[in-house]
Amino acid sequence: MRKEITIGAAQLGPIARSDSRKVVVERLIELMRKAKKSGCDIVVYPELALTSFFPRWYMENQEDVDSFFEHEMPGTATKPLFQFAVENEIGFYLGYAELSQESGTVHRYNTSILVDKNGKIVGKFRKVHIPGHFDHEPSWSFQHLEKRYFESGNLGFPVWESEGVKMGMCICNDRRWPETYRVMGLQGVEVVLLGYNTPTHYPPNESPEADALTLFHNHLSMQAGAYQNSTWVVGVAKAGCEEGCDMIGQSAIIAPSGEIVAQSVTLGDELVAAVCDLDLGRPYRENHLNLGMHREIDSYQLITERKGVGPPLGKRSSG
Ligand code: CDV
Repeated sequence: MRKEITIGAAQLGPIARSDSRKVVVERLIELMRKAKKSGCDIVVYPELALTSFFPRWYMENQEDVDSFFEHEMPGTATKPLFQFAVENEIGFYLGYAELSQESGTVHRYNTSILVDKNGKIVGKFRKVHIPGHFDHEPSWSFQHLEKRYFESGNLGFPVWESEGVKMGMCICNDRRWPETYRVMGLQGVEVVLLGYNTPTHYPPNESPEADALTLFHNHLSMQAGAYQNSTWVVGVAKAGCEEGCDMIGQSAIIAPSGEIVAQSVTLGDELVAAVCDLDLGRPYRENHLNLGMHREIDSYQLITERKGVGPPLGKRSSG
């Protein structure tokens, strides 16, 4: 028997800064209701799905920043989502800002969780590739202060087996890095779930050429990751004009062949679903993309050592 999972990509339209968690969770539940009607086993929400994309604002007061973070999961506002999931036997991926206490120290991460049909959190991922900048840039039309508000994730890129399916997670900018998919590919991942908030124009990058390719690069990175690692990839946007900032949509469900099998067509709340046949990865995984058989790890190391190739040091903070 072929192994299948039906996945819903629950794209969200804009969330206003003044919107309460309660209002947003009602929208998430409405999308979950649609996903259930479409026969979905799991529904995927965007990055930071509970609030407006707050790194676009410079905030001096830490209390203001922390008002966008969840101190517990589930908390009072998110419990109804978990309840609805249990009652309807549907799993979900949820992105949110996580405030955690580790050995008496406060940490802030850009996080996603994988919740199974029993409402149990079976996986947690913390965004590794934190984009943007640390310092306030008053001349820009909006900020992208993720480097100021989040630490880089400390959980790696694990793969969890849930409902008999090997699932992995990443968040937004992680999708542009080949290592993200490869680390999960080496663990035999079958489905990668991810949410994103991608502005159509990134202020410091004065490049109309790059802006024009924003949609292309979104799909290019996810399709390449899917094909090169023989895995399904489900990428879900927070889309539309949010607090004056235009963000891309085009949420997509991508097969291990690299083909897009379902894609959103609006910039608002929209559910697209697809039956994902997990055996579709097998011809690639077992033949010319067999990672165990054909990767030449020694050669990669030799080449980088000989040429002294290494990443340039990026500016992380003004400190
Ligand atoms: N939220 C993100 O990680 N956004 C980045 C932008 C800043 C380029 C992205 O990779 O889409």
